[in-house]
Amino acid sequence: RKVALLGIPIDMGASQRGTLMGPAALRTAGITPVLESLSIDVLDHGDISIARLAPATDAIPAKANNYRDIQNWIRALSPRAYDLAKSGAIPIFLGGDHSLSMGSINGVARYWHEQGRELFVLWLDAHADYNTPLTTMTANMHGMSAAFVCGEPGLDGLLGDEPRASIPPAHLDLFGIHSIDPLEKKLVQDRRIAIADMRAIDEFGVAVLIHRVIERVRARNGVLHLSFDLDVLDPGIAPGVGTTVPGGATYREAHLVMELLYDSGLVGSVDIVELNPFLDERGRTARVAVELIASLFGQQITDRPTPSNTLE
Ligand code: DIR
Ligand code: MN
Ligand code: MN
Ligand code: MN
Repeated sequence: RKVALLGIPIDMGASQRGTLMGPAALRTAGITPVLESLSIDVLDHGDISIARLAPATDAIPAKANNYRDIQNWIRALSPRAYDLAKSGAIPIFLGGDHSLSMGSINGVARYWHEQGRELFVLWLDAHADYNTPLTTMTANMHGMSAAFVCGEPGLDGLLGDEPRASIPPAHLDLFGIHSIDPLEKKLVQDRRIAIADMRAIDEFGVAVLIHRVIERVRARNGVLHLSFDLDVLDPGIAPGVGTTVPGGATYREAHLVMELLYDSGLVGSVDIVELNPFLDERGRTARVAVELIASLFGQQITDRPTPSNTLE
């Protein structure tokens, strides 16, 4: 098994600066040795730099803060994501704020669509990130990335010459949501996006809800991209993010999500975003993130067979 790491030190999509230190903190917390301890062949491609792209000339949308900066990162990232997916490794995109997913998912989706495979996206986040420049209350682009990935209008020139590869809204699963803006909520309802919010998790538990996601992907012979915003975790275990919201997923709920995804064998690429080491407490959040990645790649407490990894 091969994993490719790529850092995207971007923080202009959020209101708080500091996520540009995220890739370094994930490396310091041991992401490479932890994956290697699971017999994974890890190739760290370092951090992406904003390539010398021809300057963009599209109109800057109203209500999209730092649009040109984000655009440069996304235009550089999407082709790199495409190449990494094509290399046969599982790319892990180390953020950086969540706006980077506009580029990582675009590139990965383009690759899988060329292969005739459908891409599904599991969006683990306190927030829906389904704003557009028309619905946003903050103009922060990290709150628009899921909508962009689903082809919503409003940031149409963002990719420049890079082909856009959207997924249908029916291929997005929002999971762990506990904060959504009024117009964003309306848009998500209009598009009939599947949502497991914290109320659903309390009521049914993560196992039932994740199995539903997995079955939907499996039924279409699809590939799953995990977009993991660390603010889905309760601030008590993950204080190192810019927009903490009380009432997030517990440590065990998050591990169970990762363990079930590992058992499914469907995850083809991963974003790990919004880690803000400037706000973290002595690396706690970075360490939790790396432990969760370990579970996603097969770390088990015991090697006991479980219903989800034996009864196929
Ligand atoms: C809010 C907060 N919905 C916004 N979003 C995010 O700015 O659009 N915070 N993603 O992490
Ligand atoms: Mn997010
Ligand atoms: Mn979030
Ligand atoms: Mn479909």
